[in-house]
Amino acid sequence: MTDSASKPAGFRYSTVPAPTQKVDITTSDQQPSRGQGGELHQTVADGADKLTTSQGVSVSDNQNSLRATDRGPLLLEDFVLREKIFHFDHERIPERVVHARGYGAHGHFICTKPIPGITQAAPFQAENKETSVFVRFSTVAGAKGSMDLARDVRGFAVKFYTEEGNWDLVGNNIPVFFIQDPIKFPDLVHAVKPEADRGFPQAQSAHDTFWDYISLTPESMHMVMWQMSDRTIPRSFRMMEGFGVHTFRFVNESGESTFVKFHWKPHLGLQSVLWDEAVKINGADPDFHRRDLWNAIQYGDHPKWNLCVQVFTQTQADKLDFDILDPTKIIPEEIIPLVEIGTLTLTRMVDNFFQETEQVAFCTQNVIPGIDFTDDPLLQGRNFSYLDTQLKRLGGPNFTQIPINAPRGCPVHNYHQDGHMQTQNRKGRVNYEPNGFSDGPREDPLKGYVSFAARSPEGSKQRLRPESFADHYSQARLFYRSQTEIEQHHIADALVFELSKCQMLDIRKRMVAHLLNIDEDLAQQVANGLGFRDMPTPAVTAVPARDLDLSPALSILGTPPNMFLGRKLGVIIADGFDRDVLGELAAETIAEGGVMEVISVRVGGAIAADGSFVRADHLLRGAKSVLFDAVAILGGDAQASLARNPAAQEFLSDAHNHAKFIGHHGVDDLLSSAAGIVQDEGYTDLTAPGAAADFLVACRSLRLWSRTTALPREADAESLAPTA
Ligand code: HDE
Repeated sequence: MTDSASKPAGFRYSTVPAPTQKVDITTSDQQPSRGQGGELHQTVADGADKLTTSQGVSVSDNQNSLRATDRGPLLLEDFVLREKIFHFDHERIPERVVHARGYGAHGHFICTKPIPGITQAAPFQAENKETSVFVRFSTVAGAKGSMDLARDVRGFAVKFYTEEGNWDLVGNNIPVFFIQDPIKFPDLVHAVKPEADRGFPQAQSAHDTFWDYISLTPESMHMVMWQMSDRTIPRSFRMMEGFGVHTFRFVNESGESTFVKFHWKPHLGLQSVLWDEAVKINGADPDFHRRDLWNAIQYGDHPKWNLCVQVFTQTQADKLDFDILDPTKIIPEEIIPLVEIGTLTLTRMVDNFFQETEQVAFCTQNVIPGIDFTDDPLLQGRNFSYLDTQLKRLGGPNFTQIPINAPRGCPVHNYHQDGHMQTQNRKGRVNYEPNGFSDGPREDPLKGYVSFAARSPEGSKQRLRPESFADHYSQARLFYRSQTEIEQHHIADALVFELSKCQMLDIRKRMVAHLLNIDEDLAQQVANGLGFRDMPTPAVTAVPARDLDLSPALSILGTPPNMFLGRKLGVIIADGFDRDVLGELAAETIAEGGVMEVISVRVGGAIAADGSFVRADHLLRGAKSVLFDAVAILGGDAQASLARNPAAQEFLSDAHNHAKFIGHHGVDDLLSSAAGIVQDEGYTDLTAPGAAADFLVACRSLRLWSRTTALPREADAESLAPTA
């Protein structure tokens, strides 16, 4: 008799009875049962999905491996165990070499100003035309598991799924780059990444190797000014700009070309956090930017950016002060104005992080008819690098078939075949072209992609940097001097902080020598902060720095958004607080388009003066004030204990030092005295009728900057350290 010959209904080969003893725990779908060893089993209900192997074989027990008797060894024949562990062992793919930590979302681009006369690019042909997009924001230096608020450039990569194919605009939140030649990219990245022997610091530029490299790379000076500015510690992905960086080409249907630079402008305006906040946010919520984007999209606050272009001709390019092929230079928008041509809106988070955000493969060479390259050497280098990287990361040439990478608006027909994970080999005999079988796709000379017939430069082949790339300081100066005084202080303070982490004192000296070419006052502040007794001589310049017309558009604080839209108010409630005041704050925050979150001293919430219980979103000990744009504290019976609570003191003292607007009710000045704070015009007593509305109006200014200017800075301090 074989095993199966007389199998009755419900028969199990195993001699072990199926677990039937129900336990006193209910999960959302069922009451589990307990097995012999006490482990819990959840079993399939009639009509529900059965757990299977990848081969579709139904799994009887997902808690126990197959054993030779219950206390015996595991058996190699357990294909269920082996398949599960095998798949798990291979879950990780190589993280991106740079931009490893990222967060993506789906959305659409709507054209608001068609420009068919300038480009035949599909998204820009008709008003209201919608193109679906996928966007991935990222940091550059950190590993995949690093924190969000590193001082770092942010990637801003957009994949347009057009009916003419996929177009990837792989940009950053800063319009220039560190280097002028792709051959320097590995050196730059090695220098900023954790140092080779010790494997730290993670996601930080504040260490010797980075500044050693930078101090020997004068072309980086413009980018360094941006990097040390508040641009690299954005409040939210939703509040930063994006840039294509390189000069690209638009090409129209007649084959005429103009140059173009791409800019993304956020509807919420620009905002950044302070460095001290960034450091603390990284501890309080390392996923701060991810959570912010996730929540905003889930709440229906869909982030938006306008796409603006600077379009210019060769004649205009020839009149500019700089070479448009040099990616360390901008064209100030005061010189060539921005033209708004459409709006990007992010509407949907991914269903699966790995499948979409991790596997998305951006490649700068993914262009469509109407978009073309220039001879920017960095762009040319990138066109090689990205495809190469994707092959390594995604394991084969068929990553283009993964849904997030596959074109959506148009079919794909070609004779590529085989390779890892191929799912789309053509049917039939013919896998080549030309062929005599009247079968298969053919080239389209009229509508196919034609590269712009740019004239090749004349001259001999050589390894030579053009002289037109040699001015390394003028635009660095332009950027620094276009900032408000507060922002200039932030740049100087950031340089002091970063260079203070360098143990090789020569590096500090070399950097201050560069700063002297940018702005003497900046160099002096940094030298003060670093405790220099003597100034070094300025670095030798290839081309002396010039004073250029300032560009107010480069300042974040110069053009504040003046609204609380998209921002967050954090309100502490303590037992005995006034529920009406909380209600008014909630109503006014919503009216401003912001979000209010409630914080309580105990887990769960607090009891209001009227005896009702109000639930809180956060526990005070885990909700530092750095996580909010403005704060309010509603005390009550518990105000004396609140004043003694170190978490409450730290909450208030941080909010104060970070120049936030602070509302209060029922806290007298016990808490402020305990936190050592003197209240100023940034504090609003929420007792009077309409006070909550006034408070939210004040919050539109985002920060009371005058409070920070009173704080001591190293840059002002007397030199204490020995000669550097
Ligand atoms: Fe990248 N860059 N890059 N880069 N880059 C990559 O491609 C590279 C540069 C940028 O969210 C890699 O898929 C070289 C400038 C973003 O997936 C890699 C050079 C700008 C992203 C690569 C540059 C960028 C990358 C690593 C100098 C701003 C993330 C993983 C010639 C315009 C895209 C990958 C995403 C990613 C190479 C310079 C932006 C290694 C060789 C300039 C936003 O291929």
